Amino acid sequence: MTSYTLPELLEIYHQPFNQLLFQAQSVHQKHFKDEVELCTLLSIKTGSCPEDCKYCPQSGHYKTNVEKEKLLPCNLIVARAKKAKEMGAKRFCMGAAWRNPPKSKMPELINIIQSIKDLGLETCMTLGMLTKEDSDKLAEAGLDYYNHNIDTSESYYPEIITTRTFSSRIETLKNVSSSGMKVCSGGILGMGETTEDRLEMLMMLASLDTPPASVPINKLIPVPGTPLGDELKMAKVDNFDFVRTIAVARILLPTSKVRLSAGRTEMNEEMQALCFMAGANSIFYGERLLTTANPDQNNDLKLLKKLGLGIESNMEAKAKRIDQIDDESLNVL
Ligand code: SAM
Ligand code: DTB
Ligand code: SF4
Repeated sequence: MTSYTLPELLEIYHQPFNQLLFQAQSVHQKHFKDEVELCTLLSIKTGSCPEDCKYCPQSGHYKTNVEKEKLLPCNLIVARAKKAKEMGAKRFCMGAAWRNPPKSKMPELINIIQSIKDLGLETCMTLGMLTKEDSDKLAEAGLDYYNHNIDTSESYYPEIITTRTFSSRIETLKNVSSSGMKVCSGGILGMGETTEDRLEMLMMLASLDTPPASVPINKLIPVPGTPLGDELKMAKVDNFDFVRTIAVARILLPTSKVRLSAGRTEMNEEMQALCFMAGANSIFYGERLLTTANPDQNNDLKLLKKLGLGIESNMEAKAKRIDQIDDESLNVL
């Protein structure tokens, strides 16, 4: 349970930048090594989503350039997971543009989970809302994590999504926990929300009976065609505000992985280093997120090496060898 009130959190948030980073990094060092977790994403079902999330290029309510795809066949997903493992990913995260997974697809999803687990990777899926029955089935199949973001504060939520409620999001998170899977839940910064909204979102996550094992913090990727896609109209999140929010996430959720998620292509190395200093210790690793670009994998490995950050990876991975190789050979990893 979170023991901070909103005014207390605002005070933490607004303290001098160095003090905030010192506080966050002190919490971080108590609970974690200097390591970053690598998770690779794949969109296994793309576009035509019935939900109207204003940020999302996959919503069927907006006209975007996303190419729609039905659920990918298991062999293709496994091939992508093998590649991710070779590149050093620890977890394979699969996203589907559904309001909820259709009953008819459950056998296929179960087969996919088991096939990826057989590769020795951790598994995560994000498929929309889950009933307890669905989440029990996924947990029994061996799914380790379920991602379901609350995205913003409860009061700002209806400005962003009208086709579902904030409380339905919390309901799914409860189902996921009670089925024994680990919860991955976070949000997006840069949708016009206030600092208070950002902190309330983090307080809500910290107050869950089981706080999320991992908390993705995304920076809005404005995608043309979506209501939040017009870059000129959207106020960009200030970099220092972004770092401060990561620091508060680390302080409020001391044992959760905090994932620096969408938006890294717009961040230079120094900005990412500040986010790691504030307590981020996980990234999406691979050239694509779901439908948008992510930084080059070799550049990510180089950055971690420059910062002396280890890689929490699968044991046989090439990336594990990063300490033994010089910068030149990183280019051929
Ligand atoms: N349909 C499922 C759901 O909504 O839970 C899973 C897929 S959905 C694309 C996963 C998450 O991606 C969203 O909750 C949102 O936080 C993030 N996301 C989607 N579009 C984004 C964008 N343009 N910029 C940043 N994050 C985004
Ligand atoms: C999360 O919080 N961010 C990821 C993952 N969970 C599923 C998705 C980011 C999507 C960015 C837009 C896109 O690539 O379509
Ligand atoms: Fe659908 Fe998820 Fe995109 Fe919302 S965020 S439109 S639920 S794919």
